[in-house]
Formats: sequence, C-alpha cells, structure tokens
Amino acid sequence: MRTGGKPGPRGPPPAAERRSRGGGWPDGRPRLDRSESVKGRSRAGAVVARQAVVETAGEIGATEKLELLRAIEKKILWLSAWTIHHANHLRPSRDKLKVGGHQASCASVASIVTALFFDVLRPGDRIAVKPHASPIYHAAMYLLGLQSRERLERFRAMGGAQAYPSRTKDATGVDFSTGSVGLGVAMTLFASLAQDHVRLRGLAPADLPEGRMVAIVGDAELDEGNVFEALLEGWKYDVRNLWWVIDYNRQSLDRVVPEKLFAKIEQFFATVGWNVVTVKYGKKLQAAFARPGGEVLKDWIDACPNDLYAALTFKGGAAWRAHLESDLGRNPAIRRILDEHDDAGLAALMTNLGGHDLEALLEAFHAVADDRPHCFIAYTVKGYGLPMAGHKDAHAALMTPEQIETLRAAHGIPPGAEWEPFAGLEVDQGALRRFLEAVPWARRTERFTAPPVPVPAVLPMGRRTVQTSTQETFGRIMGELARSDLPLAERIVTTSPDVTVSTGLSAWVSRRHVFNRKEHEDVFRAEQVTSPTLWRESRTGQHVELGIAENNLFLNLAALGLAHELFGARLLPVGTLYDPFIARGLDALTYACYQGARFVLVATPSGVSLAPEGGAHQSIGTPLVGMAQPGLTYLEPAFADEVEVALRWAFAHIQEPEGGAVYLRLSTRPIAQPDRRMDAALERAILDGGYWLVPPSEGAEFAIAFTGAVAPEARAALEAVREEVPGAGLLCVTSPDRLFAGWRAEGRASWASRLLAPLAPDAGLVTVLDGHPATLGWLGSVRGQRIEALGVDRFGQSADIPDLYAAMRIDTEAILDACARALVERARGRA
Ligand SMILES: Cc1ncc(C[n+]2csc(CCOP(=O)(O)OP(=O)(O)O)c2C)c(N)n1
Ligand SMILES: [Mg+2]
Repeated sequence: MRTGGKPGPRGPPPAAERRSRGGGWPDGRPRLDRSESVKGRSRAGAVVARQAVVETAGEIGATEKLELLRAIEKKILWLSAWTIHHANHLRPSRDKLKVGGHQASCASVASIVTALFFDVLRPGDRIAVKPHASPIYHAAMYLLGLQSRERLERFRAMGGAQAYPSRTKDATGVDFSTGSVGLGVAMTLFASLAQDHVRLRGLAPADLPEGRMVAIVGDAELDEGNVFEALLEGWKYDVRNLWWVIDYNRQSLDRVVPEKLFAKIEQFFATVGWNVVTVKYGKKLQAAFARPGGEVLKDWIDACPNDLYAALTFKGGAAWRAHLESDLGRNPAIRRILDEHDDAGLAALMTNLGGHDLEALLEAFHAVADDRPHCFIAYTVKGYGLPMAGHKDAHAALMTPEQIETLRAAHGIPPGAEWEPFAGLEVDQGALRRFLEAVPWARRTERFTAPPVPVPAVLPMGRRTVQTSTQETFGRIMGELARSDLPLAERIVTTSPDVTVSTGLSAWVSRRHVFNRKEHEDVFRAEQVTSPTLWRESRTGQHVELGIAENNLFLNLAALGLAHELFGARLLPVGTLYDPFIARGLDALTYACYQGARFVLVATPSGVSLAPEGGAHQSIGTPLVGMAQPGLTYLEPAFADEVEVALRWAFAHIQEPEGGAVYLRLSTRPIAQPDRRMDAALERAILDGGYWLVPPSEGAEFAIAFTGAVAPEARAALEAVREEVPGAGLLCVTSPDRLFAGWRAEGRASWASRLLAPLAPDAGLVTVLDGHPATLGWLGSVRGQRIEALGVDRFGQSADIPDLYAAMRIDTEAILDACARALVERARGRA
C-alpha cells in the first residue's frame, strides 16, 4: 500500500521538535563582525558612551533604540530594492522573462516592518505579511540571522527566497503564507480563534505565551470580500489578540484609489468592535501643524485628493512649492514654511506620513493596553524613499541600474558591499549587533510539534443497516465517536458554514457542543421543544459554527489544521459543506493546502444524486478538483464500511509528517450494502484506490468501473452483461485520486495496473460516476484497454434519481449501451 497521500506542499519533513530559530545564525549568515568598517562617521564619543549605557543598564535607552531602528529601517529598504534589482538585472536570465518583485510595495512598509519585527512583536505573536512585501520581509529575516545571503541572491529562483512569503517553501519561519490577496489577512483572524480554542480547552502547552495574530495588510486587500466575511465571523466570536496594520498608501496595482472608500472601511471596522487607530502624520508634520497658523497646512493636506498628493510626491519639492504657493502663498505661516525649506526639505516634510515615522508607529503600537482587535491605518507613500515614490505605475516599476547606483551612493554603501548588513550605517556595529541578537520575536519557538493522537484499529459505527448512505454513515460514526472516551474524539474539532445539521453532524454536536467564549444553554431544550440536535454553546465545545461563508470554512480549517505547529496542540479538524460549494471557497481551500494545513473535508451531498435539490446544488467537477489539488487526497467511498476505512485513514494521514489534508466526497443516496466483513486486504485495496466488487475471470474481455453512489446502476448493468460475458468484472474505485497518483508514480507496478491485469489486453472498460467523466477516463491508458467514460458534464435540474441518471446517461440503460459499444469496438478491433 502506498502510505503517502498526494504530494503536499512541503518538501523534506519538518525538523526537530520545537525548532527554535532564535539566537543561532544559520549557514551563510550575514557577517556581523566588529571589524567591519562603518562609513561616513567617527565612532568615538557619543557612540562609545551610548554603548556603555546599553551594556551597563542591560536595557537600551529610547533614543538609542530609535537610532538603531532607523538604521535597520534604512538597511531593509536598501536590501529589498537590491534583492529585486539583483534578481532582475544581475542574475543571468535563461528564459528572458522579467523576474519581477515589488520595490515600491516594499518601501511602503519599511518602517512598519522595522517597528513590528525589531521592537513590537513578542515570542507568542504570529504574523502574515502582505505578499508583495516579501523581499523586505526576507531582508528583515536576513538582519535577524534567519535568512541567508544565498537565498536572497536567489530571490524568485529555484531554492531561493520565495516571491511571496511561503510557510512551506521558505526556510525563514513564515507563520502564514500570503499571495492571493485578502486570504493571509483573514487567516490571522481564524488563527486567533484557533488560539482561543486550544487555550480555553486547556490543550495549549502551559509555557506557551498567548500571542497576537498580526497582519501587515495592503490597503487594496480590503477590496476582497473574504476579508469582510471574516470580520463578521470574528465579531460573532468576540475575537481577541488580533492586529491588522494597514499600509495605507492609497495605491493598488492599477491606480490611486478614491479617498471616500476608506472612510467606509474605517466605519466598518468600528462597527464590528475593532479599535481603529489612524497613524496619519509623522512627527515633523505634527510639529509644523503645531506652529502658529500650522493648521492651514494640515487642512490643505487633509483636503488634498489622493491622486494629487501622489503626483506631487512623485514630482518632488518644486511641485509641492508651486502648489502650496498658488493655493496658500499669501498666508504668512505657509510663507515661513516655504522659505525655511529647500525643495528636498519641503518634499520630506510634505511626505512625512505616520507610516514612515518610526516614532509615531511605535507610539501607536505600544499604546495598546488591551486585547481588543486593533486596526492601524498607517498612512504611507508607495515607493517611499525610492525614485518611483507616488507614481501611479509604481506597483511593478523596477529601478534602473542608474537609479540603484544613486541609491547605493546615497546610502553610503561602498561598491561591492551591497549585501553587507551593516555597510553604510551610521551607528555603532557592536550595539546594533547586540540589539539584533536580543530581538524578542526572533528568540521564539517558531514551530511546535505535538505528538500524534492514536487512531483506534476500527472506528465505532453503531447500528448497521442493509440500506444506508455514505453521509448517514459518516454522521453515525461521528455520533459514536462523540459518545466514546477515545483520545481521538477529544481532539476532533468540527466546523461548518451553517450546514452542520444537514451534513450529518447533529449527533456529534449534541454531545460535544458548540464552541463559544460565552456559555449559552439550548433554550429550545430548556423550553422542552423537541429537536434531535442539542445546541449548547460552551468554552469547551468541539464544534465551531460559522455563518454561510465557505471562504471562512477553509480559512478556519487552515488555522485549526496548523494548531499543532502554531500553538503546540494537535487538533483533528473536520469541516463539512455541500460539495458544490467547494467552488465558492476554492481559493481558500488551495491556500489552506499550500500552507500544509491538516484537516478532513467532508463534502456532502454531492453530484446529481441529491436529485430534487436541483441544478444549483449539483456538483460536477469536484472529483477533478480533488485529484488536481496538491496536499489534498480525495476519496469517494460507495459503501458504509468504506466510509469507516476512509475516515480512519484520514485521521491518521492528517497527522503523518508526510501526510496532508483529506477530502471525502459523500452522498445522501441510500443504497444496498454488501454483506461482508472488512479484512486487511480489502482495507488496503480501498485505500489504494479500488477493488473488484465482482472479480473478472482471467482474460475477461470486459469490465465496468464505478465510483460512489452509482453502485446500484453499475451492479445492475454488470448482472445484465454477465449473461452474455460471464467473466466480466465490477471494479469499485474508492479513490480515483489515490489510484491515479499510484499509477503515475509506479506505472506497470501500480495498484491500478495490477487491478486491471486479469483483463484481456484489449478488453473493453466502461467507467461511470456521478461526476465528470474525465475522473475515471484515464483508466483506459493504464494497460491500453478500450474505454467508454460515462459521467456528468452538464448542469442538472430538479428531478428524482431515475430521471436524472437517465438524463445524464449514467443509469443502467446508459451503462449497458456503453457496454455494447465497447464490445462492438473490441470485436471490430479484432477483425
Ligand atoms: C486574489 C488576487 N488578485 C490579484 C492579485 C494581483 N495583485 C497583487 S498585488 C495587487 C495590488 C495590491 O495593492 P495593495 O494591497 O494596496 O498593495 P501595495 O502594493 O499598494 O502595498 C494585485 C491586484 C493577487 N495577488 N491576488
Ligand atoms: Mg496599496
């Protein structure tokens, strides 16, 4: 049996227990030795005295810290620009593609990254960084000794630092991957809920500090609806310990965004209970406003449209002067400001926004005294400190070699020292080095491992019936687990977007209760209103109920499914939804798998078999999604005992170091159950992807292969066929995904090839499922046998199963027609 599922996102297995990244410098660490030269300034006097303060007091003074942080801010800005420049201009190109990278988006957050990573974050905190800030994030890691120069040199190349921070592909301790905008932001909210869950249930390691889940957010990310879906859910759960720092540069990819929009967004945050902190102006502008008559300048900037502000920023000091002169030139206060500043000074003053002022940012961050969710709106300039600053096309703009040369000189970096971490910094290297080595967040436990929870030899299944559906069986197993005292049951957390009852979780929820920070009895039960589902909410509840938002389901599964690494507590998340609505949250599902999250997804009902529910609820392509999604193994059991085997395997597989998430596609259609006992061989075959329900005779000229709920039609067709072709076989494909992956990996030696071996080399095969025919169509290639692939490739409608199966050509008659065609073709081939 293949033990692995399908290749997940992860490469080698995770390293040792409690891999702490703090303190040690990995290979290729930045050279931070004292002998390195400091350009441009003597280190005598003040610096020496400052060092003494640091060493004797053990704590660094505020002014000194600010100076070191400013040096770091300058350095990571340079390194991000240089990393991108190097990748685009200095690394040989083999394919002539532009490598890319976002110098302007990085520059926008230089101060925010500096403040958070080097001062504010604490060991329990976790952070998602907006995707296109990847180079500056990597630069920060490099200064902290957590990223190598080699990987920076290979930015966006094989084995190098990733284009967008990746939890699985970067070796630098990314907490949450980002890339598809909006998802990383919302992920922090669900991570915060997951943290609450493990803490309130007493599952977190005692010494683990409670952390804040932080996101550095691009302002255009808030156009993504999933962010607001998450905000609403967070409000319902009274989410805590959550910080979103919005890089409010008022520019997206294409354009400068209208100012009216953000007023609404601000209101929305406040409406859902967030503390909104606006960091609009830096200290220089604040001082200018405080001067007599300074409020005129403030009013002018406040009223300046975003696009004009951006254009003037790009044009520089002379343009600011011309506009201010024409609008306010006769005002004596403004006159004084204009006269006191040269063009460069005026430009610096006019763009002194809060998001580029470390003091203003640190003040805002350190002022937070409670665990309420906080949204910081940090005003910034896209490309700040770089030549494209403010230009509406800054997003993908790359500095020219001449521009980078000018920047290098301005930063005091000698030619050849571009990667040197301290080159050009006017601070004492020893002090900076000690400061970096003491950065609290870098000394955290980056990834925890939690021991796997034992999976019993067989899951309790309760009463068996001759006729049942796979969904009903799933619900019954979950109900029996809820009743048990198995350690496995303790770690299961279910979650569903308002389809808990209709996907079979009633019995589970009635016994294990709904998770909520606030205890709440089931009022209907208290009022003696009968219902099969007891809906009691409690801090130890094991079901997380969500509103109807499939994005939230998948992000919640992503967070719960990483709890062992993020919070040191092993959870076994089981999410349920209707199969067609996988499509609604598909990007978030991909996102969860890309991060290596571990969960069981139970999608039910599926296909046209939910018949009267109609075409809007009938899934067609989801089996192909299941097969095509890395990090997710798709199984579609037909019978009850297969559900038990698949679910039991899933609970083990999501805990294996090389495992992944599992998707069970289930049905509400009750069908007759085979009378059999499960044994090891059958179990192995089910998990490898299929078994002969009716074995073919040696050299048989024909077989039918089916998946899932169409078992009765396939069986009836086979019985009819066997009257003429007595040796024909019936193959039950329990996992097209595992069977296919095995064939791809092992070819002739694969389980698929061995299954089909008894058939004649030119045998005819008919495949059928309630899903897209391509799911099984590949079976004909395994041994070069003829194939007729049946399945659903059109939208359905409300009807009963006989009518729908007939319309979709997956009923017994259609299977028999296909059998006849296959046999005729075979005869023709022989003639
Ligand atoms: C879902 C999704 N759609 C589109 C993109 C392409 N994209 C990348 S960044 C970006 C604009 C981001 O603007 P903003 O969030 O304001 O970031 P800034 O660069 O201004 O910091 C777009 C459209 C994407 N990464 N993800
Ligand atoms: Mg922006």
